[in-house]
Amino acid sequence: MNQDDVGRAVAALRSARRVVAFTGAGVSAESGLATFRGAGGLWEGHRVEEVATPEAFAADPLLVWRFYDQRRVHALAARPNPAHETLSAWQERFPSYMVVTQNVDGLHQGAGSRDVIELHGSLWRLRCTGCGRERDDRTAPLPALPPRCAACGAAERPGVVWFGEALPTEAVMAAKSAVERCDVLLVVGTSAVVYPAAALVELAAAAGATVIEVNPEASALAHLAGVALRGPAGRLLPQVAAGLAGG
Ligand code: BV8
Ligand code: ZN
Repeated sequence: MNQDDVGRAVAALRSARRVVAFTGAGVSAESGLATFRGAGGLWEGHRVEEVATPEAFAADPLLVWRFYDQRRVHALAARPNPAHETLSAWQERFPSYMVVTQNVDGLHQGAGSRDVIELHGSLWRLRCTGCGRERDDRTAPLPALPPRCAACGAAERPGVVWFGEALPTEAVMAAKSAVERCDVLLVVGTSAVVYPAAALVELAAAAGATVIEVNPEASALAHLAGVALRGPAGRLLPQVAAGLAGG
């Protein structure tokens, strides 16, 4: 990756009217939060894909509850990093702009991003396993046992999308329609292996958008990127922002 790549990213953004930022766990890495496939995607020896599932919650609710409690405690102690801050500042810069994230940590909102599309839900929401009622909850640590729903008394679960579960329809629709018509899709900090979220990158490329990947490593969809910024987003996005502000 060299300065020319940053220059090409600046050029693409300078002429863009509609921009979408699609982010994954890597955008929160410099805030100190673990990525999924970074540490081999392990948590206490369990593969995340095995813990973040309805089956795991049914089989061992306390193990899964503890997994999310620990993620919440870490996320509560984390601060947005310059990547989140740059993506937030750009909502004033482009006529049409949207942040679509796979992350559940809420750091984009913490940096001031508004109307963030959370494709995989949020650590800060609890959902009733009985009536589906959802509520915000930022207590950390969580109580040892999943709380009971105030409406129906069933146990509550984390308000996230587990493997094998459908993504929230309205979030997917909003993300798809933005991605289909954007001029530039920024793909920041995602390995692009989890579907259907990763399909957004394919959709943007097929619709003729310029895809700019910001990631120290090539993602599974790196071949769709017109520009690849190979490095940490917390350093590279501010560099692009400086180039963009340079007029
Ligand atoms: C569904 C919420 C059906 C929970 C998450 C085989 C082939 C294709 C698909 C499948 C398959 N087998 C199963 C599936 C489907 C499955 C899937 O895609 N599995 C993958 C593993 C193959 N998908 C699903 O199950 C989805 N649902 O398909 O349902 C259905 C349909 C209708 C009706 C009923 C059912 C649900 C998927 C959502 C799962 N939930 N999260 C939680 O967080 O606990 S996914 C989880 O992975 C997170 O959301 C995470 O964001 C996401 C993707 O990971 P990344 O964000 O990309 O993170 P990762 O660690 O992988 O990569 C980090 C990247 O950052 C790296 O590239 C690294 O280089 C980079 N990086 C590191 N540091 C930095 C950096 N970049 C920039 N700067 C840095 N400093
Ligand atoms: Zn209920």
